[in-house]
Formats: sequence, C-alpha cells, structure tokens
Amino acid sequence: MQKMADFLTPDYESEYLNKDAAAKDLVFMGGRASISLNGNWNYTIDPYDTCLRQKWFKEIYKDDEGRTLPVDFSFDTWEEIELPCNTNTVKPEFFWYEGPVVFSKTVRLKETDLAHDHIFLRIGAANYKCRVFINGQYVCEHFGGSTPFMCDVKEYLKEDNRIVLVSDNTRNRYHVPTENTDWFNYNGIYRDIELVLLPGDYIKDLKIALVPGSAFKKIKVTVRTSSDSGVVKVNIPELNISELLSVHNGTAERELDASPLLWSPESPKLYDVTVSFCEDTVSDKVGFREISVKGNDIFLNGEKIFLKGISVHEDSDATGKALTDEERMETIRVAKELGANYLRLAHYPHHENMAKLCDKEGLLLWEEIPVYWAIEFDDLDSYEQAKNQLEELICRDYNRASVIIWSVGNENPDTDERFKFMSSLADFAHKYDETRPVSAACLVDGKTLSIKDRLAEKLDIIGVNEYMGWYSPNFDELDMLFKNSNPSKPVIITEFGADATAGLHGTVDDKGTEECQAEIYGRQTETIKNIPYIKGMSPWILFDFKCPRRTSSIQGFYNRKGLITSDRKYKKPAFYVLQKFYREKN
Ligand code: GCB
Repeated sequence: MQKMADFLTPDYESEYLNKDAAAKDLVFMGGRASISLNGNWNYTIDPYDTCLRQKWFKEIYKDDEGRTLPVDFSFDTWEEIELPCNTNTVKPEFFWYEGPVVFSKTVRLKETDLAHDHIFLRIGAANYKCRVFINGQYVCEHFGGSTPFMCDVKEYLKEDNRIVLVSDNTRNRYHVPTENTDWFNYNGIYRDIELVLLPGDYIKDLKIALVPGSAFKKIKVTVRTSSDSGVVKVNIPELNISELLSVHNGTAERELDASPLLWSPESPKLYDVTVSFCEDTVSDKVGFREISVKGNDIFLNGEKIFLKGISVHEDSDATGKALTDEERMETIRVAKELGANYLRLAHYPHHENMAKLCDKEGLLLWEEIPVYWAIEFDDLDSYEQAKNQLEELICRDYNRASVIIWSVGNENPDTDERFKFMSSLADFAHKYDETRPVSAACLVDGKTLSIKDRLAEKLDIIGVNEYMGWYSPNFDELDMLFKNSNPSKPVIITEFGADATAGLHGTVDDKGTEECQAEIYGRQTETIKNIPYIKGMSPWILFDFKCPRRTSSIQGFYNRKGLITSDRKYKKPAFYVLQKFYREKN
C-alpha cells in the first residue's frame, strides 16, 4: 500500500535523482515565442515532502476495487499563488519557511500545439531543487537555484494536462551554495515558466561575438543544432550579412568579415541577429565589443578602462528575488546616478533580463556562480553542480555584450581541494568562452597581508575582497596590503564596505552609523585611487538586503552595508562620497 510505503521508505528521494535537466539539454531561448504558464497555480507548502513520499502526482483516488481512498492533497482547491514569485513573500507566516512547496496547474493545449515534434518546459529559476511531474509521471529534476532549465515534455502531454512542480530550498552542505550564505534563501519558482514548441530539427544554441584580436573586423558565429548535418542561415541585416553555414557533427561555425559599430557603455549599439535551421528560427539583439586584459590593464575595445562599479544582490522588500523589470531598471538608473559604468551581480546568476537591460542601457557586468565560502570542495557531485550552473549561465548570457567577466566564486579558503575545484571551473569557463576574462573574488592572505591566492594563476583578473576599516579595524593595513602586493594581473577590489543603519548617527568611529560608513568610503577611495594595478571596484553594496545571519537590534535580519536602504528610498551619505569619487575619476 502506498500509504504504508510513504513512511516506511527513508530513502524515498532516490527514485527522483535520475533524470537531471542540465546544460547539456537546452538553455538558450533565442527569442522564440512560447506558451506562458505564469499566473495562477494551486499550491501548498509541504514541510515533510509528502508529495514525493506518497506520490501525490499520481492522483490515486481509488483502490484496485474501485473504493474511494482518503488523500492528503487537493490540487484543485488549494489556495492560489501567482507564479513566478518567492513563496516567502506571499504571506507573513511563510517568510521563514524553508522546505518543499508543491504547485499544481491544469493546462489545456491545442491540437496545433501538440502537433509540434518537441515541447520543452522551461523554468527560468527555482530554488534549489525542482521536480517536474506531468499527468501522473515523473519527468525531470533540476539542481541549482538561479539558472534556467529546459526539458522535453512532449511525450507526457495531451490536450488536458496536470502539471505538478515541487521546488525545495532546504539548505544542504553539498549544494552550491551550501547551507551558510550571507543572503536570504528564498523559496519557490521565481522566474518564468513556459512551454517552447519546436520542430523536429532545431537550434540548440547560438553563440556570436567579435573574434578577439581581429581588430574588430571579424564576428564568429557558432550554432549547435539538434541534428548532425544540414545548413544554417545567419542574417544580420544592418551589417549586410546573410550567410549559409553547413553543419558538421551538430555544429556550424564560421568567422565572418564585418565592421560593426562597437558596443560600449557610451554607445550601446545592438544588432538584430537571426539564425534559421530547417523550420526553426532564433533571434537575438547583440552588441559587438572586445574585452581584453594585458599586464595590469583591462581594455574595452582596445581602450584602457577603469570599472567604476557597485555590487548588487537580487533582493527587494516587495518581491524578494522575483524582481520586476521596473525594479531592475531602477537599479540601473541608480547605478548610473552613482556614476557607475559597471555592476557586480553577486553572488549567483541574476535574472537574464538584467543583462539584456544592461545591454540596452550600457552598463558592464560581472556575473558569478554561487561557489561561495566553504563549498564541499572534495565532493564530485558538488563540483558537477557548480560546473553545470556555470555552463547554464554562460550558455544563457554568452551573447550579452554587457557581461564582461565570469566569476567562478567568492571568498573561498586557499586549500588544495578548493584549488583543484575552482581551477577546473576557471579552465572550463575559458574553454567554453574564449572571449571573456575569468575572475573570482578572493580573500586577502592574512598571514602576509598581501594579495596572494593560488587561484590567481588561473584567473585573468584578480578580485579582492578587503574590509579595512570594518572587519579589519586598523585602516593602515590597507596601505600595507597594497605595498606588500605586486600582482602581475589587473586587480578589482570586488568588495569593501561598512554597515550603516539609516538615521543612526555618531562619530566616524561609531560602528553602524552613517558617518562611519561615509568615512570608510572616503578613506578607501583615497587609498585605492593611487594603486596602479587596481583597475576597478565594486564596493559592497548598492541596497541593504535581507540576511538571516544578521540578528543584532540595529541589523534586524538585514545586511545594512547598502549605500541605499532596502526600500530603495534613502541614500546614505556614503552614496555621495562614492558618487563624487566616480564623477572625478576618468
Ligand atoms: C563578504 C561577502 C558578502 C557579505 C559581506 C559582508 O565578504 O562576500 O557576501 O555580505 O562580506 O557584509 O560581510
């Protein structure tokens, strides 16, 4: 009997661990039309994971002899929730809930929809594990809380369907990130849910970029297709490009002569690109620019650039991690008001629209995977999760001109296991994307008080988090840190900062006051500006953000290192200190 089995089987989860949706499948949307499954779903929190244990998705209401059985779920009469969203933000009593949530929706498809050869379900992000069930069958699962996944569900669909999704954000030391982070562990399915209808032969992926070192005169196009051979058509009308490329072993690749207007923050020019293969067509708006590194310098389109940045989390009082495009645009506007030309999207992949908006608006981006603090570096499965998230991110955002750096992690201890783990990620990023530098936000070496991390040999740009004046109260150590260091690569100060509770005043030595934060920003910028190998900075952070680790009475479960309060209304004095520095910096 099912009912017996559900409490007698401790490893009930093992049967759901064998159908991974991952980067190897499909990630790239290519601007295709889709059937949106956003909107109302019935849902419940499911703290004991009973949906998986009892297999609710099978909808067994009668026994073999036709007698009615009691059930512990009610798919159609549970309360409704509007997806995408974080479950935590819909009711105060769910705010601290961590665990499985079950969502159910009935979906009616037309005959013409079902006539397509492939129907992919795409979920933009669900934190952290997500299991998909359609019409009583287990379809696939995905691990990783911030990247999209797609899975061909055609064989499970009919005209009337029940789709059940179970997302589970239970923290786990073998996940990436692990159970300990300095941000809020939001729950649920918080990015778009859609069905993408595709013909038998389709495009899996399109990568397009300027060829590095081609004097901005060559564009490389790589198209992966579902079938081994055939012909791909590439069109960039504004550049008079219309080319046929043959597919060999599932890939068509060519360098095309072209002289595009170069994309830059000052002139974020985008070109319409369309690629067709058999009955399938994808399109994208793409900017062409070259980012490169030489000696201690970073170059954009051959010109030296200083990255005037600020770090941002994906978090808002109103919507949690399920930000709206208006909120994203507000972030961009405020960053520009600050005088920034660059954002560090910490510490995990943000919504794909952020990079699209920054492409349009002309902001440079650092994108990162959540290899954060103490990952289980000797665990192969943790490595696979990290690598898959990196691959999904690169595949999703390869064509975004705004994205100039891939970061493989943040503040990890310099151990042998970590070196192996993160070196492999850096190698992978280099191999998968030959056009962008790879970095990581490293810790200061406390013993020698210098920029010294073995991982640096695998990076093109060294990110350094230093909190002189805050966690390291002796500010003089900042000078010493830079005097003791002689990096052969460009350095970005990926973090410095100080908490300040809005409205809390005192002397510059009173921790947590607006004055103390402003003083630290002043002293940091005064020191950093004289260090020749520092080629960028992204102080911590634009907005205050929710953080369960921060329990003091003035923190109130917020990290208050923001230059602006979490309601985005009040700019603390440090905002203006940094603004002045950026306005004066050429
Ligand atoms: C850091 C971390 C960041 C934290 C910040 C802090 O070094 O990278 O995630 O939120 O410090 O406020 O302590």
